[in-house]
Formats: sequence, structure tokens, C-alpha cells
Amino acid sequence: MQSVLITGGAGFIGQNLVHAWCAARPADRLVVVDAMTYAANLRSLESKIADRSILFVKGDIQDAALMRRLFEEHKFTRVAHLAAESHVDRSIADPEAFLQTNVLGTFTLLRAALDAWRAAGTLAHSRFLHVSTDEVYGSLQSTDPAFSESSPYRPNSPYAASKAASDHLVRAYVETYRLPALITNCSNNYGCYQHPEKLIPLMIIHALAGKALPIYGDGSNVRDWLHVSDHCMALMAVIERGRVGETYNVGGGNERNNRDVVGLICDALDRAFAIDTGLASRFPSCPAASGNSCRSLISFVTDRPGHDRRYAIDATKLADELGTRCSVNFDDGLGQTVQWYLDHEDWWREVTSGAYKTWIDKNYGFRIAV
Ligand code: NAD
Ligand code: TDX
Repeated sequence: MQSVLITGGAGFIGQNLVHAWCAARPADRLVVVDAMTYAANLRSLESKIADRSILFVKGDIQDAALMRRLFEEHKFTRVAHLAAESHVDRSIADPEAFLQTNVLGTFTLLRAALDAWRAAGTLAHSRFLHVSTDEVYGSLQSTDPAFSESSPYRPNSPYAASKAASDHLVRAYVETYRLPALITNCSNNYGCYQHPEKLIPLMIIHALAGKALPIYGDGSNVRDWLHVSDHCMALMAVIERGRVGETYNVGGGNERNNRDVVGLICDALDRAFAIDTGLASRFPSCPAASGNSCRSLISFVTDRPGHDRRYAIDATKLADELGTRCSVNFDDGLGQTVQWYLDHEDWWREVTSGAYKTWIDKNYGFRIAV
């Protein structure tokens, strides 16, 4: 039985990890800390909080006194650190929060863990998992080999630079203080509970509203799509069985360009409307409601500055050392994700009210059709 701290547990991957962890290791005690930024949502965790299967603490990982108190009270032996500012476009518009949370927040948490585990004499059997991104490695050309754990760091956005800085801090804590930490660098996740600022949910929700589907540039940028359930399985394997001080890359093995991803989302929606006639009355503005294809909404707009061309992950180390392989096929995973958003209109309506509208105006208002 472990006492586990999950930071950022009310975010997209965090919520999925809490559910996966409770299912796989019901005897563990889970504490979720989250600052409840715009990206957080507790709906899916409400029943777990109510029946006390998890403890939720609203708090900022930069709050050193709170972090110290939580380590003292709960005697964590596992930390899964996911709290972050995570959206590249927001980091371009306003980078400061990324440095505060991703760099200083990670530093505060590392220090709290080290102090607590040293004082309790539990360094040897504790584990700190830092969840990071493939974006730290920069951008690949189409013929380059996929990123491996030894690829050089070349971050191109303020977000990627802040995550790279946090990875370096984690490494320094392992080398200097022998903190038992591990790092994972994963590719683009998709699945349920993802905030609609990110590509896949944004396109689904825009299509349902009959709004333009804004593809940056010519849409040939490639991402390696990882289903969030495969990612969570990998995170649990790394924290339990990974070698301390090591980095493990996690990828979906599903490289697709953005044009194709958006086209597949449109096709999935067209099919869903053809099968379920009730969707037309729920979403009358969607082209599929009147028998037209959602593809008619595709629009190419001003590119993201410094837009990375391609990400691809070589996940051989994870498979060879820990026997963990991703299993969700992209077409199946995307179809299930589209269906999840169709089935959870209340969830995304709540998430897309208020401040979300301000963000959409800020990020898309200046983009022109290209
Ligand atoms: P998310 O933005 O959906 O969730 C982040 C969560 O962190 C939110 O609940 C937010 O409230 C919380 N948070 C932000 N600042 C905080 C602070 N100062 N203190 C406490 N909590 C704070 O992000 P996500 O997509 O779930 O990503 C989780 C982690 O995985 C991040 O570290 C991200 O860099 C990494 N990652 C994500 C992806 C992806 O495709 N989503 C890919 C690679 C790596
Ligand atoms: O409106 C859009 N139009 C568009 O063409 C949006 C929001 C995105 N895009 C493109 C940009 C990217 O090439 O789609 C691709 C995916 O974009 P995002 O969903 O913003 O993800 P990305 O920038 O690739 O970063 C994601 O994966 C790595 C996560 O947001 C990061 O947290 C993670 O580290």
C-alpha cells in the first residue's frame, strides 16, 4: 500500500490517471492537489471525493508551506507530478505563468519531497515521477528518426522551454541529492476529459456548432497520437518498475498530420449523425444535421509561430525494460473520443462557458484564412 500524491489531478491526464490508479491499486491512498486553473475540472472525481476514495486539496504547487505540510501529514511514498500550464498557444500569448508553475512549481515540489524523504529516512523506497513532453526535443523533419531518450533538448515554444527547464531540475535533483526521481516524455495525448482548447476536442465542438475548423498553416504538421489510457498505464509502470534517474519516452505509434486528423474527426461526426438521427435536433448548426459533410467547415488559418513540424516517439526502451506497449489503435481511439464528446455535452458546455470564450477570441480573432 502506497501513499500517493497526484499533482494536476483535476486536469485532462490527471483525471484519467486518478481513475486508472484507483482501478489498478485500490488499496493505495490518493491525495490530489490542483490549483483549479481554467484547465481543471472536478466533475469526474466528485463521487470519489464524496466517498473518500481520494482526498482533494485545492492548492498551488508553488506554495512551499502547503507542500511541506502535505508531505508531513500524508507521508507520500509516490508522487506523480502532472500539474502544469500545458497549452502551447497560451504560452506564446502569455508565457509568465508557464515559468512560474512549470519551473518554480516543480522546484518547490522537488524540494518538499527531498526534505520530507530525507527527514523520514524513506528516500530509498520513495519515487517521484515527473511527467513531461516530447516537445522538449524540438521538431523533426519527415525523414528524421523518432525522438529517443538520448535526443538533444531543443525546445521551440515557451511551454516547451519551461518543461525542458523542469526536466533539467529533476535530473539535477537525482544527480546532486539522489532524489529517487524518474521522467517520462510523451507525445500528444487524446481521449476523454481533454480541454477544448486542444486540437481534437476543439474541432469536435466547433463542428457541432457549425463553426470554422481552424487548421494552422497548411495542416501538414505531424503529431504522434497517444491514447490517454495507454499513457496512464505507462506512467504506473514507470513509477513502480522504472529505474531511478532514467527517462522513458511514451508514444502512441500513431503519426498523423493535422489535416488528416481533422478529416477523420469530420468523417466520424458525419457517420454518427447518419446513425443517430436525434443528433440533428441537438446540434442543428452542424453541417451533418442537414446531410452535408463537416469537412465543409475546414479552414486553413495563420500558422502558430515556431510551429514544430513533426513529433515522433521511439518507445523501445519502455517496451524492452518494462514490457509496456501502447495498444489503442488511433482510428478506434478517435472514434471513441468523438462519441465521448457527443455523449458529454453538459461537460464541455460547462468548460467552454465564460473565460473560454475570451481565449477563443484572443487566439483565433487575429488569424486570417490562408
Ligand atoms: P491540463 O492543462 O489539462 O491540466 C493541468 C492541471 O494542472 C490543471 O488541472 C491545472 O489546474 C493544474 N495546475 C496548473 N497550475 C497549477 C499549479 N500552479 N498548482 C497546482 N496545479 C496546477 O494538462 P494535461 O494535458 O493533463 O497535462 C498533464 C501533464 O502532462 C503536464 O505536465 C503536461 O506538460 C504533460 N503532457 C501533456 C500532454 C498532452 O498531450 N496533454 C503531452 C505531453 C505531456
Ligand atoms: O486550433 C488549432 N489548430 C491547429 O491546427 C489548434 C489548437 C491546434 N492546431 C495544431 C497545432 C499542432 O500542430 O494541431 C496540433 C496539436 O495542437 P495542440 O492540441 O495545441 O497540441 P500541441 O501543441 O501539439 O501540444 C500538445 O502535445 C504536447 C499538448 O498541448 C502539450 O501539453 C503536450 O506537451
